Parts: sequence; C-alpha cells; structure tokens
Amino acid sequence: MRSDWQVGCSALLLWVSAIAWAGPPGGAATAHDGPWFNTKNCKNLEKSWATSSGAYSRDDSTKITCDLQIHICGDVVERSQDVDKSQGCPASLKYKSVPVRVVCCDKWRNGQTAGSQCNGMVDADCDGIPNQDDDEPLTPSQPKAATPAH
Ligand SMILES: [Ca+2]
Repeated sequence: MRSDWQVGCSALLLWVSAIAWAGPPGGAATAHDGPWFNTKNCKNLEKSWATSSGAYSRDDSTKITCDLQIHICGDVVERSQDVDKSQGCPASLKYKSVPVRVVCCDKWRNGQTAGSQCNGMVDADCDGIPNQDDDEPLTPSQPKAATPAH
C-alpha cells in the first residue's frame, strides 16, 4: 500500500517522501568496503539514512523524476533518474533499498581530502562504481582486488 498526497502546486505532484531510520540487514563492513564503514577506534559515529521521492514534470507529463538522497555524516549522496510514468520509480531509487550503515564520520571526511584513494561523495562504497550509476551505493558490488583461488 502506498499513501498518496498531492502538493497544492499544479506543476508538481509529490507522492513519495519518507525517511528511513531502519532498513534491510547488511550493515556490516566487508573486506572490499569503504574505509568509513570500519568503525574500529572511531569516536565520531553516525548512522546513514535515506529519503526518496518522485515528481511529475510540468514539461513532460509522461515522465517522473525519481530522486534518492542518502544522508551520511551531514553530506547528501544523491541519485536521480527520469522514468516513464507508467513504470514508477525503480526499487533501487527507493529509500527502503538502502541499508542503514554505521559510518565513521572522521574517515568519511578524510576520504574527501586530496590524496584519498576513494571519495564517498563520488563512490560511497568504494567499489569503483560511481554513486549515480550504482544501484546499491552503500553495498560494494565488485571486489577491488582479485579473490584468491581455492
Ligand atoms: Ca559504488
């Protein structure tokens, strides 16, 4: 079930807007994860959270702009995509698809400094897939190093 509501503005119909404080399991750091998900010896910890929305465009009534915002340590990682109205927003752009992760904000900030090998604002899980193109921006999709053979 989806609860719908209309904004008074005729140009825009906003039908999904939510805040996720809890999400699917999968919050543990993995071997090929962003360094900010390693919380060992970190004092500045925060949980990530996400919002999502979709809006009809005044210019093209057949399209919806789907927007996902992931809030990490005061920053916002944003993904958006225009889709056909009949399809609705894909699951990958809904807040429920984004796991809540515990983030070391000091390491998150360090990633944005010059010389860092991975900037979370560009690639939040450091899997080499930029956030805009990553359907799972907080879950590494590809290992950075080859897995040893058995
Ligand atoms: Ca990525």
